[in-house]
Amino acid sequence: MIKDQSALILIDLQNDFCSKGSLEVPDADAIIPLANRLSGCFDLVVATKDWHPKDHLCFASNHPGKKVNEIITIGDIKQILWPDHCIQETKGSEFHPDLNTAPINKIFYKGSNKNIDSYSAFFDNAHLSETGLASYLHEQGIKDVHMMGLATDYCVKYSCLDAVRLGFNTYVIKDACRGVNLKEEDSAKAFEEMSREGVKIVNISEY
Ligand code: VGL
Ligand code: ZN
Repeated sequence: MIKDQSALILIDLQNDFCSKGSLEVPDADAIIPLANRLSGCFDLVVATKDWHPKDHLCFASNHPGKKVNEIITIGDIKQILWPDHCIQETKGSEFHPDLNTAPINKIFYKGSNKNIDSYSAFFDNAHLSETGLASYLHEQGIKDVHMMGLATDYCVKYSCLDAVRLGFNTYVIKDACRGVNLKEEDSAKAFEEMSREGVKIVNISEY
C-alpha cells in the first residue's frame, strides 16, 4: 500500500484510445491490467475522461477541407486536428471494458467546451477553466500524485506538467503509459520534458 496523501490518476483509459478505437494509441490495451493492479495500491483513485461534444473544434470533421493531423491556429493557440473521438455518451468515450472501475473514487471530465481543447486533467489548453481536479485533491489532503494512462505525449504529459506547477509531488509511471507518437520519439521527448520540469519517472515494479 502506498502512503497516505497519495492519489493514483488514471488518464483517459477510454475505448477510442484503445484497440479498434477511432484514435487508437498503439498497445494501449496492455496497460489496462496495470491500472487494475495499481488501483489496489492506493486509497484514492481518480480517473479522467476526454469528453467532447460532436461539434468540438479539435475534430478535423468540423473543419471542411482540413485533414486529421493538420495544425490550425485559433487565437494564439495551435490546435492539432484529430479524428472524431471520445464523443460524450458514446461507446468510444466509455472506459475500456476490462478496466475495474470499482476503486475509482471520482471521474473528472475534460474537453467538453467545444471552443477549446483540454489535454491536461487540470485545465483547458488556455489555462482558463479548471476541471475541479486540483481542488478535489487539495480537499482530500493529497500531496503526491501518481499518473498513468493515455496518451504519454498529450494528456499524460500536460497533466503531469500542470501537477508539478500546482505543487504536487508528481510521479509518472512510465511503463503504464502509451503514446500516440504522431512523430517518432514523441513519447521519449515527452518523458524528457516531464523529467526536466520536475516530474519523477518511475516504473510499475516500484509499486
Ligand atoms: C488525447 C488527443 C486528443 C489524450 C485526447 O488523451 O492524450 N489526445 N484528445
Ligand atoms: Zn480529445
